[in-house]
Amino acid sequence: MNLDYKRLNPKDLNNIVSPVRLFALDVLNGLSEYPKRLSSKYFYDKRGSELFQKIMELPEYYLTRCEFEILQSHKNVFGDLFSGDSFNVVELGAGDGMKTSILIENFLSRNLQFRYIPIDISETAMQTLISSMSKKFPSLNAQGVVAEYFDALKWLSSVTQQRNLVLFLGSNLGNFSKPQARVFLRGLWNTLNDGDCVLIGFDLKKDIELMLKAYNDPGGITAEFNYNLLRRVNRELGGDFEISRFRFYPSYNVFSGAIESYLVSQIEQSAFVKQVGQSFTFEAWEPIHTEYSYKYLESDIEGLAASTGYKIEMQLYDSKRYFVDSVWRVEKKETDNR
Ligand code: AVI
Repeated sequence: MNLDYKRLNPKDLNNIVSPVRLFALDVLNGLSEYPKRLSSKYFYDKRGSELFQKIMELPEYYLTRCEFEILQSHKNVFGDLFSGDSFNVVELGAGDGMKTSILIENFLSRNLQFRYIPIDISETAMQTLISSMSKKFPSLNAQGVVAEYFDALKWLSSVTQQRNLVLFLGSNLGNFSKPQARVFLRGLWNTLNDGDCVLIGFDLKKDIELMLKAYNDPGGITAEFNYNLLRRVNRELGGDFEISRFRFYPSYNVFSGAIESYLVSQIEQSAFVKQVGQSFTFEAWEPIHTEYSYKYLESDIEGLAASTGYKIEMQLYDSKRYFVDSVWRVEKKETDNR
């Protein structure tokens, strides 16, 4: 058994900016812009990850159940992607590993030669994942990497020549704007080899009420998930945001296809953030944008794959066709400039 994780350090990464400094810089930039914004990547501290876990269990949040169903009913197809060659299962933003376990169980039961390589920026999330996977699958060969995705992928390509199946599940790509998604996918293409595969979860456009309910549950868990962003600024950067003065407001932009989430200041106020050394003022009803959750049409997915250098191998749907897990193959020509 080989189940461990590695934290890439500044020496591996040529990276000397600490996570807290980066957070402070992003808060300064985001709250100095008009309209104000805070990045959804900061949702996931310990409390935020617990809240997201609860969101995934909500009856209104259909996405997780749909993807679970897809992976259960199509689990046999993924192991055949590399016709018997050994491969890496590289998971970006591994979460609790519940969905991935379906694939791992299937690969192990078929005696396939593979190594599981989860990548996550959170060391706590990685420790929890590695400990639960080692209990569930004592014979699993795994090497977790605690780092930013592209740093980890670059490191990975320098230490292994195996084929890669990259998992980007759970509609995580939906949290990127359309240009960011293209940049991300092309960046991923750059780190991979011809013939490698990626499995991406896309939430499809559907009835607007149904989508909105998934982001505005009556119990207020999603609202708390958003408030936690301000609580995190208070905790980690010495902020004095008064949370009750903000109201959570999600809406659906039919034109862009995104659920857009906001925290709206209900009164004129200001908040001081010690580590940033600055106050931020809000007019009454001024919003802070917190998250995009993009929904896709089939044609959006086809266009995205074609414009970033991939061929769509399979489109796997749940029975309600709410969600699709899309399998793409990296296509590189001799002339491609890497
Ligand atoms: C992680 N991500 C795909 C979730 C989503 O659906 O955009 C995060 C989330 N935000 C509110 N509810 C869930």
